[in-house]
Amino acid sequence: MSQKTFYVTTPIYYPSSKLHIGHTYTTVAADAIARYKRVTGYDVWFLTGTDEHGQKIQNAAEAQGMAPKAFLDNVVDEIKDLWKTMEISYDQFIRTTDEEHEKNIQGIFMKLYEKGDIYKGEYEGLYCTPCESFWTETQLKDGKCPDCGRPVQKTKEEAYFFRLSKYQDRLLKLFEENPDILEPKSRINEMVNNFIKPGLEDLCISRSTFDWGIPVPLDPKHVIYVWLDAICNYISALGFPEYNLEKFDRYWPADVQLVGKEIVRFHTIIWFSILMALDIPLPKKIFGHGWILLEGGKMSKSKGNIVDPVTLIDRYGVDALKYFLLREYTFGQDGIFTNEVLLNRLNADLANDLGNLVSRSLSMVEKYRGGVVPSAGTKTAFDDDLVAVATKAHEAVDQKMNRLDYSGALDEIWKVIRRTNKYIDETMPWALAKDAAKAGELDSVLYHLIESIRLVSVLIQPFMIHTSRAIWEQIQIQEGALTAWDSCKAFGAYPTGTTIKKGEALFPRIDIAKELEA
Ligand code: ME8
Repeated sequence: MSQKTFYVTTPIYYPSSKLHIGHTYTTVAADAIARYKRVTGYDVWFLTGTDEHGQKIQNAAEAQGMAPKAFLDNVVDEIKDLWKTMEISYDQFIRTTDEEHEKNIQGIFMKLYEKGDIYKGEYEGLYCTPCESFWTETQLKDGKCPDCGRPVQKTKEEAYFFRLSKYQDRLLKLFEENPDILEPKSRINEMVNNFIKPGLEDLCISRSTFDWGIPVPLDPKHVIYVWLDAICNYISALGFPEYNLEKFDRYWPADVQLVGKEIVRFHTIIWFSILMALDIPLPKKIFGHGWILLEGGKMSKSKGNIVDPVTLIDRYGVDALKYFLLREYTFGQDGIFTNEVLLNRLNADLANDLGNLVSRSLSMVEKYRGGVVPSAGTKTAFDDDLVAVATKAHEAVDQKMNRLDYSGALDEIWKVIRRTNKYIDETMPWALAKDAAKAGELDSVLYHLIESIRLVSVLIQPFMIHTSRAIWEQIQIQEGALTAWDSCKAFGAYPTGTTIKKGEALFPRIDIAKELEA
C-alpha cells in the first residue's frame, strides 16, 4: 500500500526586512503539524519560502542602495539561519526568484491566457504598496488602505486582467457546499458577505511602472503582479506546470495551508479562482489563524514594534519560544504578547511542571538506586490512575492535532505531566526510602516516573524536538522503537536496568521581576 501523503504550506514571507515572532508563529505551527504527521506515518511535504518580487521589495533594496537580488540574498540567508536555529523541518524552501519558479509562473500565466481568462485593459485605481493590494475608492477606510491603514497611491496603467468576476458563483457554491475548506468558520462569512456577494471585479495581474518581477510572456514590458506570482508558489514548488509533475501528482492538493487572517482573501477568493481556471483541485483546507498583537496593536515592521525571535531564543531557548507560541494562543484567534505573559507561562509550564518533573525524578533514581532504573516492583495505590492518564493522552493529542488545536493538544500532554508530579506528592518516595519494607514500592514509583517521562518526551516531539532529545539523552534511550508515536499507547516499554544520565535543568526558573527590569 502506498504511504499516505500530507502537504502543508506557510505563506512565503516578504524578505523586506527581518522576520518577527508573527512569522515564526505560522512557521512553528506548520512545523508542528508536519512533524506530527511524520511521526504518525505520513509522507510529508512541508513548504515555506520567500516572496521576493514587487514594488515593496524593490523599494526596500533601493533604500539600502543595493540591487534587489543582492539585498534579498542577505535577508534570505538570515531567514534560513533562523529556521535552522529553530529546527524548522521544512522539505523545501522556495524563493520566487528561483529560475524554475519564474518559468512555472510564466507557464501558468500562459495557460490562463490561452483559456481566455486573461485579457489586456487599463487599470485605474488605488494601490497599497506595503500590502501589494489594489483597492477601489469605496473599499478604502478613511481614505487609507483598509488592511493596514496606510496611504494608497493612485495608479493608472495599461495592464492585464484575470477574469475573477467569472468565478463569483462557483465560489459562493463552494463555500456553501464545502464549508470545511476554510477555517475558522467565521472567516467564511467574512469572505462571502464582505467580498464575494458585493461583487467581484476582475483582478489586475500585471504592473508596468517598475520592473522587479517576472516578465509577462509575450509582453515583457509588464511584470506579473506579485500576488499572482506568489500565490502560485504552492503549485510551482511541486513543478506545476513545467517540471516534475510526479511531485505535483504526489502531493497536490495541499492538505492544509496556514496563513494569517489578513491574507485569507488572497488564499480563498483569488487562489481558488485561479485553481478553478487551471482546472486543478482546490486545497483541502485554508486555515486563517489569528494575529499576535502587542498592547499597542499589530506588530509591524514599519511601526518598529516588533518582537525579535532571535532575542527571545537567546534568552529562553528555542523550545521555550515554540511552546509558548503554540500553547498560549488559540490558533484561530488573536492574542496579546507581553513579556509577563511569556515569562509566567515559561515558569509555570516549563520550569515548574516539565523541568521539575524530569529533574526531581532523575535525582531520585540517582539518590535511591545509584542511577539505575529498577523494575516496577510492588504496585502502589496510585499506579493504575497514573498509567490510565498517561496512556490515554495520545488519543486526545491525535484528535486535537487533527483539528490544528495546538494549544489543546499541549494541554493534554500537560495533564500527564501534572498527573505525574501529583503522583510524586501522593507516593512520597522520600518517605518510602526511609522504610526498608517499602523498597518494592519505591522501585515501582521510580519506574513509573521514568516511564511517564518517556511517554511525555515522545508526545512533545512534534512541538519541542530539542527537549525530547535532551530527555532521551538523560533517560538514555535511542531514537527508534522507544521514541515511536505508537509506543505511547502502552505503559512499560522502558527497559529496566538502564543507567540514567542526569543532565542540566531543561528549563531553568526565570526570576521574573529581575528579568522585567533588564
Ligand atoms: O503577506 N501575528 O508576507 P508577510 C500572526 N508575502 N501572524 C503573523 C503576524 C502577526 N502579528 N505578522 C505576520 C505576505 N504573520 C505575503 C504572503 S503567500 C503566497 C504571500 C504571519 O511577510 C502570518 O502568517 O507580510 C501572515 O499571514 C504572514 O506572516 C505575512 O507575512
